[in-house]
Amino acid sequence: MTATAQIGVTGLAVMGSNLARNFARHGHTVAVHNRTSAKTKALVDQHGHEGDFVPAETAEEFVAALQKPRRIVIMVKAGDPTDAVIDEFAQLLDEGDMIIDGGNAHFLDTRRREKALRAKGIHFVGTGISGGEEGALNGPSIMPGGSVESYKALGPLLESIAAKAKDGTPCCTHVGPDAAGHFVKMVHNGIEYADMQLIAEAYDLLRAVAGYEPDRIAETFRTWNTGRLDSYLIEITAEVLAHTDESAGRPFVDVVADEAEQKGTGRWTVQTALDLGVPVSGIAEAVFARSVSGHTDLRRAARELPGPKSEPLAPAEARAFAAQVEEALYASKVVSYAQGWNMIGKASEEYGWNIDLGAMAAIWRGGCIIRAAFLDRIRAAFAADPALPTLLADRGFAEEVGRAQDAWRSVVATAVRHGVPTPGFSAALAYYDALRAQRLPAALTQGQRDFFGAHTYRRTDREGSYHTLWSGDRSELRTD
Ligand code: NBP
Repeated sequence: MTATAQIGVTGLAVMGSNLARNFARHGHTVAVHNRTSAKTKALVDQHGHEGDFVPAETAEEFVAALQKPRRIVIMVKAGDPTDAVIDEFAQLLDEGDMIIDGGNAHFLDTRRREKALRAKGIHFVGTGISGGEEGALNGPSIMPGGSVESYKALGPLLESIAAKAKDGTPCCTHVGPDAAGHFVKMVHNGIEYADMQLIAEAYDLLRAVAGYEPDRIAETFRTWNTGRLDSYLIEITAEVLAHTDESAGRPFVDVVADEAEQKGTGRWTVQTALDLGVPVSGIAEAVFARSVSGHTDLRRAARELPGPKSEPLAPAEARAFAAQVEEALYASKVVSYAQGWNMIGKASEEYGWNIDLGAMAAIWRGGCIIRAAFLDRIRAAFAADPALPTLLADRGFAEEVGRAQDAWRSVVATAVRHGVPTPGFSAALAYYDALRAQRLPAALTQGQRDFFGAHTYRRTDREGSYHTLWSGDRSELRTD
């Protein structure tokens, strides 16, 4: 076989086949391969006319079809299948070749794989790809990690197929070395969980407190989508709410079982945040909220517990309340993005990735699930101050959230009074209040820790570490 292909894709399920078509449609010759070769044949039979595909039945044929340095994109199920495919191909490759894992791998697996392949002179590029099936075909947001050298050979190809932001910039950049790409993809998914939870809470409040029906709520979301909340998720929320189930003749949202599922990237984000010591309460509450929804046994057991007696608001009050919900949703969203960025910043320091925080907002402006007008503001905030400690310290965001806070507090209080669970709104507000507090009760926590465990404490009025002799005369010892 002559080496004519600029890139190869192995793993031709939904994501891989669409990605391969995207490369071909952009004028690249693409070698295609799948463990079960019927899928390779089906792809070429159905879409061969879209561009230049080189189908390969075996791994050897596939590798032989690729120009050097070879670029192989793996789009197989994350986990053991990825290791199996890497093992199969690594032995057929030469120094300088590249393996690009576009699956949703855990970033620690990517670190392990990158290290092992680096020892063989092969570049391993863990790459986050967001946008689902549609994005893979028409332009995803792409987050490649790996070496700077690999990006030189790979970047132009990836940028050619990536989504483009409104200003024409490709939604793809070199995130940082080894697993930086898969890490930011994981946090992207965590933020997506938080966004979805906040939107769900806004819906719940509009329904239970304002007394709106789904079509009216769809209309409200459509209006919000013309303002600062303009985003893909708000847009599709309006579509879902406006949909009527044909067979039941009722709103679609009323016939779907209220148990949210998850594939695991939100959970990974929270687990990793705990290890890094970064509070991502918005994402954590979103993961837990899905988990609570799925515990039908617990919910059944608790269904008869008493709640407050409350009536939906009168129409005029409901309109004012809906406007407050928009403020609460926006402010809570700013907090969850602030937490997500904080997490990326911390990991970047911890692993020495040197991630450009503003660039992450730039590449999420198109193609991915959390694409939103708002991301341009985040990009601008980091452009103005690359060392911004938190988005909440950016003047523009601080002013907006400050203006929203009365409405935000009122919405959370109303939710509590009506017995509507709003863990996302409440946790975001608690984080905001914790960050702005002059004094936190953590001083008391330190006192308790010192009392029962001699864990020591620091003082506000002098340097050093101290312990009080609680069971003795309560005198204080300096311990450092
Ligand atoms: P799947 O995750 O369903 O994986 C199916 C593919 O993996 C098939 O090509 C299958 O080959 C191959 N495969 C398996 Br399973 N075990 C294998 C093995 N031991 N050796 C070789 N190949 C093996 O596909 P997908 O939904 O297209 O997703 C691909 C990747 O992209 C995943 O990591 C996913 O998490 C990620 N991702 C998905 C989305 C999305 O919206 N679906 C979005 C972003 C990222 P076969 O045909 O021979 O069984």
